[in-house]
Formats: sequence, C-alpha cells, structure tokens
Amino acid sequence: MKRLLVGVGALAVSLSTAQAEPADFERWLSSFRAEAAAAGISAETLDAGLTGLSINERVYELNDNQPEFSRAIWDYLDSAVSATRIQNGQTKYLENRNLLTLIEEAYGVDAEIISAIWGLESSYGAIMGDYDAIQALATLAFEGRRTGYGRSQLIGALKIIQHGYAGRTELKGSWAGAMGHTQFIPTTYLSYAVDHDGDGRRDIWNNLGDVFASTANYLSVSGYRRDEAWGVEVRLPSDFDYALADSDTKKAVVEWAALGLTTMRGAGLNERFDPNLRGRLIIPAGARGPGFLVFGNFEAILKYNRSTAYALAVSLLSEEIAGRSGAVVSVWPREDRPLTLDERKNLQQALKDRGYDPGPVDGIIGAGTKRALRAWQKAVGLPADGYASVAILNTLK
Ligand SMILES: [Ca+2]
Repeated sequence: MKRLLVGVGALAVSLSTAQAEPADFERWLSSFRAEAAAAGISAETLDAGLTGLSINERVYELNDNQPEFSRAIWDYLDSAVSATRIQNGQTKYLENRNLLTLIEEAYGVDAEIISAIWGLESSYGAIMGDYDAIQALATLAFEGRRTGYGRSQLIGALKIIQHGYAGRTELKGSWAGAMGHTQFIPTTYLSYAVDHDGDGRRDIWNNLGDVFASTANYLSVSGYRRDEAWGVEVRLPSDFDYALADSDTKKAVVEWAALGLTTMRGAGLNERFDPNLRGRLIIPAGARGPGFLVFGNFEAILKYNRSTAYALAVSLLSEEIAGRSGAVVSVWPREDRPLTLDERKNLQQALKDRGYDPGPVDGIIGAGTKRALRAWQKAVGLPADGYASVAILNTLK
C-alpha cells in the first residue's frame, strides 16, 4: 500500500482507500509485535503499548516535508538566539542556578550550555510537544523514509514502559518521538537519562534535576569537557587559504595562530586558549561571512543534533546566558539568498559535468559536494570556501 499525499483531491482519494489502510496497519502491527517480542518486549507491555493504535497522518506530512528553500543560517540564528530566548534563558538560569551548579560540578558540563540546549529544544520547557510518542513512532515505523528509525525507537519506547520508567500516557513528545524538556529520543533516554533526585524515576518530562543531569550526562559521554571552550569567532588574514576550513582539517591553537588567525575581541588565540587544544575552522556562509574556530565541546554538541547551525546557536546562546556577548561581530552575507532544491541539484550536476564528484545529485550540500566545489574553486583561482551561492552557481554554469 502507498500512503496518499494530502493535497488537492486528497479527500476523494482517501475515501476510496479508507477500507484498506487500517487493515494494512493492523497487519503491520502483528508483524511488529513479533519483532518486538524477539527484542524482549513482553506480551503485557505490547498490549499496554499498542492496543487501539492508529496512524497519525500529520506525522507523515511533517516527515515528508522537504523544504524547497533551505533556511539561511543567519535567519535560523536570528530566531534561535533571539532577544526573547536570551532573556528567558538568563531568567531560567538564575531561577535554577543552584541545581545547575550542582550538575555542572557532577558532570563537568557548563551550566550555561545545559541551559542553552534546554532553551533551543523546548524554549525552556514551554514547548515539549504533545504528540503521543508511541503513535508517532509507530506511524514512522509503518512506512515512509524513516521506518528503520521508527522501529528501533518504538521498541525503545516500549522498553521505557516495560521497565516502568514512564507510563503509556506519559510518553509525550515531538512528531518524531523526541521527548521532554531536552527532547530525548527513546534510545537516548534508555542509554543516557539519569535519575538525579533519586526517586527511582528518570523523569525528563517533569523533574528539572533529572532533565539537567540527563542532558549533562549525554554531553559528558559525548566528550564535553568543562575546562575547554566551545570555540570562538576568529578573524582570518586576507590571504587565507579557505580550503583549510574543511571539516577534516584539525590543528592546534598554536598552529592556527601561526596561520594568522586572531580572536575578534581582546586576547590572542594563544593567550586565551591552551595552545595545544585542537580545533577546526568553520565558515558557515563562506569566505564573505564569519569564521569560528571550534573545539571538542562543539563536536559534543553536534552529537546532540548534527547541524552546524544548531551547535552554533547553542554555543552563542550559552555565552549570552552566562552574561558574555554571543553576538557575532562579522557581518553575515544577508543579501545571499539560499539556493532552492533545484538549484542545489543543478550545482551538483554542474560539478559532476566538469569532472568533480559531488556524490549523489540529491540537493544536499554535504561534505562531498563541498569538497568537489573546493577543488573546482581552487582550479579556477577562486577562494576555495566550498560555499554554494547563487554567484557560484552562475559561474559554474
Ligand atoms: Ca527522578
């Protein structure tokens, strides 16, 4: 069975298939029960978790939504690190200071970083999502482009019920099954959630001690170290080789300083950081935008959410929450509009036509596309920043 897209004429079409869909889902549920039982889920838990379950069409709409325009990083940062989120963060940080300090000491994760993640994931607990996580995950597991994710997370959610960590109706979250104040998916919950207050439950929905400790524990296991910084905005020399701003190129602070990098404010790199600390340079908007030298803590934040824009937002918001400035000094190239999906594919195809392999022509500008773009830029004598802009696309074509 193919699920039908909602749109013009969807009502008429869905009426004609209304008989078939529930039966298909029921059949799938039976086979899933067998898979879950093999993974150790009891019949009792399966009954409690899956009886009466139906699919949620809204989850498919959200899962299928592939944005035609990707959002520019400066637009994302404007809302992620808005004046309101900064102010609320400072207030929440002060309200929970004792608890946050205790957890900072216990896990070695800075309180302002925990607070910033809390702020981005749920606006400090204001928007945690009220989807039934079991239904949302079963919907994803049934069909679509995330069935593997849906199945493993659904089994994880059933394990949460089976162990008595949370009741069936308490499992609320986002449409993709991320739950609680800092949006843990079930397998992350099972591996990293912590019972801070010792009441026997790891309550990421209601108990802020459990929330902060769980988040700190996850970051700590991901490599976060309190005595290191996330990174810093840097100024690059005019003759800088932008090919060095590559995710594979890591160097010690002392080496970056020798290449001419300086901090935007105050002290030099070697004075401000351990000269042996290793980091990589990121230029999210290419040679014309800001640059940041980022260290291991930034990589730990990326394990939480694999988006450079997200990790940068957490980092900059954390500075503001701690009472330092998180404002980016360099100017973003705001006149650059992001490429459309078709333009991103055109750019990949153009690189391919010229003999530079961008990987699959899928409109996703990942490491492969950037590498190919850099190689072409270098060959034609342009700054090799790997940044896909309208100007670059026009030059390539
Ligand atoms: Ca607890």
